[in-house]
Amino acid sequence: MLQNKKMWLILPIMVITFMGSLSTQAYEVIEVKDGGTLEGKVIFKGTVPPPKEAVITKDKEVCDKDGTGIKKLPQIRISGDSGVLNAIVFIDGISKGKDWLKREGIPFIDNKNCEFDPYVQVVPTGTDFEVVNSDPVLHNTHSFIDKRTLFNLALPNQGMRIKRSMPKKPELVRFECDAHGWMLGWVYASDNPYYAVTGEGGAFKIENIPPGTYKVKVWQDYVGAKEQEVTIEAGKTTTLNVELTK
Ligand SMILES: [Cu+2]
Repeated sequence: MLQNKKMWLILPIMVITFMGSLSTQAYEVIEVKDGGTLEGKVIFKGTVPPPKEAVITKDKEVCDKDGTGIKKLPQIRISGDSGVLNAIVFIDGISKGKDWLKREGIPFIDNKNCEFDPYVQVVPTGTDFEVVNSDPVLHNTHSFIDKRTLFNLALPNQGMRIKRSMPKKPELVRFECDAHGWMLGWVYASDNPYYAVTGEGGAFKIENIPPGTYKVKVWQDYVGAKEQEVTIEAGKTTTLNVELTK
């Protein structure tokens, strides 16, 4: 396949708030003919901050398996040559396009080894969502949209699963544990299936996009959200390399 690779350097990136999606109507699944691909890398330019450190004061047999007494929490996770792991890349406000990826079972977040697993994930708006406890200690999973509680669940027993719903409109949901202050996780409820979470080297790829001009947002919890306009052409690959700074 012929690929027209375009390099987009994000220079004057506008720092924006994460919310504020313009989409007001429900996403419509259509057959996408000759869609385009968006791919690239998210890179961090700057001094990588030291990990945050938390003293483990309880549940040490589960939460402190390496015996250091300290949980080290990277504020930004770097992979390869400045690549950013766990950044969310998504097209904001796209009203119609490809179908959602079919998943096995209900999406979930796991309390595992006194951390949230996965650290970052994207799920559909309004989906059922489970909170799981894989540890033999009490976790108290408290989820927020900004400062507002979405749900607050005590999970005293290993193997517990509690089902709740994700918000019906696009929101970033922060997960904390009221029993273990260091625990942190993120779930983005997306109203469309055009998203990716960056992997090794900060790489991402979003496929089968109807031709058009879109707003692409990139979010990482230490850096915040940034936005760039991108034009997708039929059957072609557009490369978007995003430089994050703090
Ligand atoms: Cu906990």
